[in-house]
Amino acid sequence: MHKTSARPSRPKAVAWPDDMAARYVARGYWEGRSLGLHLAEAARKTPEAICLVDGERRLSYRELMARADGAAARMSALGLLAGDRVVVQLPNCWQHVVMTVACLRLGAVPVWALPQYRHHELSGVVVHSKAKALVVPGLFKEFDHQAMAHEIAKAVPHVEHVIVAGPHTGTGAVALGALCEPADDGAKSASFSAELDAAAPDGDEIAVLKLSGGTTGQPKLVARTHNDLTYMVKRAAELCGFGPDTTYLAVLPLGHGFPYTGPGVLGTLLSGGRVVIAASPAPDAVFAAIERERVTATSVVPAIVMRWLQYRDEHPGADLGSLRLLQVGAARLAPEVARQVGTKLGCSLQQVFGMAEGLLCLTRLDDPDDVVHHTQGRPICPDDEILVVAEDGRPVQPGESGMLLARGPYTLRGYFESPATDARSFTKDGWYRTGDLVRQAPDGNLVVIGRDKDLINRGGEKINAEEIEDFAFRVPGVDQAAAVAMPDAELGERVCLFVVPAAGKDVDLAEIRAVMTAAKVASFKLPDRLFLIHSLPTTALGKVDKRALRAEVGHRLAAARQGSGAAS
Ligand code: J2J
Repeated sequence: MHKTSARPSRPKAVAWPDDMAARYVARGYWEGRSLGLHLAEAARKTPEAICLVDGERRLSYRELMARADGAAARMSALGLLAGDRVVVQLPNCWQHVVMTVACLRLGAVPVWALPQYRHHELSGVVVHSKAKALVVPGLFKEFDHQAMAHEIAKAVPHVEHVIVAGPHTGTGAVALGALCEPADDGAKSASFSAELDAAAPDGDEIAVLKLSGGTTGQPKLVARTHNDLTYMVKRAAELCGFGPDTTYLAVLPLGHGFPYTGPGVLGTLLSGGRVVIAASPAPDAVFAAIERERVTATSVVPAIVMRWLQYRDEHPGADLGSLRLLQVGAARLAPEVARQVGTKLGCSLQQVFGMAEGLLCLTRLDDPDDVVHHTQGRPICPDDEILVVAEDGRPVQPGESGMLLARGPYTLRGYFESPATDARSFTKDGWYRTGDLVRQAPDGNLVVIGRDKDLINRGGEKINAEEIEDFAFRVPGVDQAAAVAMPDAELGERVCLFVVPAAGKDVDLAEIRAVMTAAKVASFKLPDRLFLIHSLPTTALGKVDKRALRAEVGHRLAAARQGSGAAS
């Protein structure tokens, strides 16, 4: 497939004000170099060290860079150049890392998308990012990603290439396996690598596009610059004690920022350590991998750590003695669970409160248990600015709860090409409204109490409530609909939908799920529970009162438990 199109100029992230940018440079946060150069430099220090393990496959730093630069050369031969967006929808595999490093070397912009995305989400990401290429698995979990990618490419004129992993690359697609081969001509590849070094993007260009939590058919994209992302990853790696002796297990989906950049895969590679890829968080396989590869650090969401703790109780066999650090974040971790990590898994716990938009908070390795068990840590940079404000926008008294605003050297100043969203998401002074409800302890640590944004956090996967409601309205007989979080012992939250049926009509959960499935929506968004209600409660301002609905969920679940037959 090759379509021709006029080359747009390289996109830019919304810039920081000059005085702030100057300060970030002066303080050494922004180094003015591309993440690809930093990675190449780290790789050159220990070329023979193994840096990437995926099952039987073990890549040295030399091989990783040879493959990444080989892929960069072939992408460039395909017409993919610096600034072009490449949507990467791969499951956890070594090629994910090779493609990301290849893009970073070339200055092309990887857009990390989750394998669970279906046509609805993925086409939104492709369209909004104006991607020229789409990298997908062939078949994954019995779903034909290749067919979906071609369907999207056919409908979206700027997509020029579909790149497919696995053995069954069809006609019109580029085989990822061949793309990721090391360059076959040594002399030519050395000169191409030198060319990549020389043509590396500037620090203020876009390194990656991350998806804001709660991606809908109209996604919000976060442009992270080489300067800001490199700083965040390096600083997080420093605070996590990463170095050449680090073996990091990438077990969360690589489409998420947390396992890639918090400090994750990129932090490990910049530190001269080794990344081990896990395809699934299933505890038997993960514990075996920890034992086999002498894993020292990993990061998970609370739902996974709960599974691991339970499994450990039942199967105490595996030797987890190498594991030093378990990062837990992306959703609320209950203190009762936090307390068990040290004794049952024999490692330190670190709570991580992060967001695609930037701000990263960590508890520190030497924090007392009380801080590690009960708080979500504090910002990683001395120049991170945070403000906790009341509804009127004024700062609350110290220690009181309020909405968290953030600014700093790696927190975005605006979404990618979305001025209308920016008007809502930022204050006039450039503070990002995180939508998180927090309290700040006197020692600076933040406690996440809840959120103001209309999202449901299903085991770390964010789901936009309004999007679910829009689908519900497509079901005949639905008069009004409101989606809210329903507490869940395993995932923390699940999606609960309240529906006011039209007079004389009945609506059931299966119909709603069927409409969403027919609309090709990712299945983790499907509501788990439906409650019919006579009318939706409203606030004094006439908006649907979601707080009251969440309380109503509690009542109904309690009633259901007592067997009094609440509708479901
Ligand atoms: C409660 N809520 C949390 C926590 C995030 C590192 C770690 C996580 C993310 C991430 C990330 C939380 N307790 N410890 O990008 O680099 C909720 C908040 C936040 C939203 C961001 C990273 N940690 N959250 O989770 O963009 O509501 O990023 O605003 O997916 O997750 O979601 P996301």
